[in-house]
Amino acid sequence: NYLRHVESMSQLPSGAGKISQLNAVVLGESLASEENDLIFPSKEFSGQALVSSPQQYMEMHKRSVEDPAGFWSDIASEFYWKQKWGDQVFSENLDVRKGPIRIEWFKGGITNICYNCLDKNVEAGLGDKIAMYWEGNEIGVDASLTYSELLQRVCQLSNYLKDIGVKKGDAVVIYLPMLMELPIAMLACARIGAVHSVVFAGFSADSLAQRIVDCKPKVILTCNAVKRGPKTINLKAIVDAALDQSSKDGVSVDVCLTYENSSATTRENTKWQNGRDVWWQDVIPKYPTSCEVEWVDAEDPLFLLYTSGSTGKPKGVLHTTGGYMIYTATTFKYAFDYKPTDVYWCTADCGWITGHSYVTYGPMLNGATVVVFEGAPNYPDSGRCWDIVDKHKISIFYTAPTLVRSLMRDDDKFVTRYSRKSLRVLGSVGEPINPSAWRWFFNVVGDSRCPISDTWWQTETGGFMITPLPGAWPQKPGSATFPFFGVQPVIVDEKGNEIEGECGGYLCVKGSWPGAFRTLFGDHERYETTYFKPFAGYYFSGDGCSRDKDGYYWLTGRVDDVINVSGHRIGTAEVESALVLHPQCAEAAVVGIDHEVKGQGIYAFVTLLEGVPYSEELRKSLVLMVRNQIGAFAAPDRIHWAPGLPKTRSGKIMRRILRKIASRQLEELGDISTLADPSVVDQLIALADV
Ligand code: 6R9
Repeated sequence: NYLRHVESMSQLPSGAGKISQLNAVVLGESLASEENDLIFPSKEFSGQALVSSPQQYMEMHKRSVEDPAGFWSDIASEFYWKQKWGDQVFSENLDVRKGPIRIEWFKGGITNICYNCLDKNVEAGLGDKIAMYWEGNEIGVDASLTYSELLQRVCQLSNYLKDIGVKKGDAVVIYLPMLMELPIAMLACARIGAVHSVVFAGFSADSLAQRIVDCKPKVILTCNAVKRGPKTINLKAIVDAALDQSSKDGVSVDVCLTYENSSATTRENTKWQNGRDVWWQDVIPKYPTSCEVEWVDAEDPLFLLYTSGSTGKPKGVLHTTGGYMIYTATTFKYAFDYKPTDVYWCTADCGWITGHSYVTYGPMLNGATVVVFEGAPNYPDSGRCWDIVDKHKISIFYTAPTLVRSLMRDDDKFVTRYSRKSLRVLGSVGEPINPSAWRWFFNVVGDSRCPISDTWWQTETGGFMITPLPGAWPQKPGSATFPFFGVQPVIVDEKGNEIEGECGGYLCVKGSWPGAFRTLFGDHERYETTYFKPFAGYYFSGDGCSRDKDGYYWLTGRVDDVINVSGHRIGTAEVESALVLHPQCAEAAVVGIDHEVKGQGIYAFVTLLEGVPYSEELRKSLVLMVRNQIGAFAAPDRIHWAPGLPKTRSGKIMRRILRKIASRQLEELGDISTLADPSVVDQLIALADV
């Protein structure tokens, strides 16, 4: 029915047009609900799109789930394999009741993702095409590399890494800001079969040390400092502290290769440990510009990326080579309707999964021109993004709702004073995009002309799972629309029963897809417990979701103890562990609250040791504790003094009640009679504004 409805609507002469106008014409029903808001791609857009109609999508999706082996091996054949995979394209066990969880794609296939990103493109004649435009923090500071130049830079670093003894399977930690050296470092590791673990350069020394201790790298790649907006951040000092810490914990790193970022600070101002620290620019240019590829099995590890879960210890999500390669390349191509003439900018940092899959690997596997931006998107003012868009004639712009919301608070003239006419497709990731931010992004940034790919996915999934294909379906603001090829989302109830049709519940996935993570580094049991045990037979995402009458998916946020702050995943337990390290803190409980720009903010209830008085100074030092333990992005927005916490008789903290108090929904506290001491609730309410 919906398909027929879409067909009839797309016959209308106006094509795309402003939101709601078409509804008014066709539906003739209530426009109040977002579900009924349909935004069609223009005929012009659909006409040139890779997937140009719902029917085409449905046929492709049908084949992808009925014959995954055929579907994915056809695509994989377009890439370079030193040796083709074995008889089985994939094999899996996703049911804990049937034995250990296991996912394998293209096993026995021998390839290299760096080769497919670089050498293959150069050989295909793209050597002189720009691979990367780099934009520095300050206006006018920029650089670029062609595919040939990028390949040479990568080879030099690969040769160096080999020279200092890094071998296939060794871990390499990368702690770099958005310099070209960050994607270069990732690709150089991939070239020699080393497993990179990029740590976002906003994490504190303690967090960095924790990751180093977990994956035990021989070498760490960093730079001396970086400027973000008006601030200079001395990264090398953070690395020094992390390396001190990790060696106390028994893991010492032999080499710290440090890029001299002269726009931020000087060599003289950088503390140095001879024997361990090496200036990048002193050694790398001396190495040969070509380097043999280390051919690896499709199932050999490509990278580790730590992410937050509902317990204190971050999880090392492990991705392997072949499936991840095919999946990121394919999702990039279709979700952004990629064409070889596009110039693509993803504002994410390579420290997060988005920067792995959609700054580095996905785009480069397609031979795309990628923009890498060092700075802050509102520096020197709110027009910076559109200045960059015009400068490089960017056609695909991929960002996070938090950035959209922060920019929409400023005057539209920061947008409209730039042309933006090169833009063709917009993208959103990291958290649900609220319909008003969606509309502003669509109407103001995209001049009501560019479809928005609202891509739902996770560190664990490797690539897009639910996403619009911009030329296929009409969009609904705030919905990630439909599953990508090969993906079978299911919504289950509390008991794990699949619910059909229009419904809401927990979002799971049936069957595997090539980009799925294979394990948690060093802890396969936690992998099974966290993702495959809650609803046996399915991968559990940790997200809530509903499906509307037309089959569109609407993500509603995390259902576990993970908070999403500006698109960054933060475990409540991590923040709590940091707070209780404070010598005057007895106990802490953290919940998420709505935040106008960040999506969610961090709200911490803190119980102090007996007799310690509340003070503003103490509040600041608690926040500082979290900044030092995790990083500035995890700093609590609010500390609420708590003489006691609402607990059940068995001692379990009732977060439901804390969430209501934090959001001041005091009439909705619900039943508090099961609390060991119901009077703590009144005490908390009394302290709400202290
Ligand atoms: C890619 C990335 C994953 C969590 C995920 C969900 C939220 C991401 C979203 C979205 C609604 C979207 N999320 N994209 N929610 N709509 N388009 O962000 O990975 O850092 O692992 O976070 O982010 O809650 O579970 P990661």
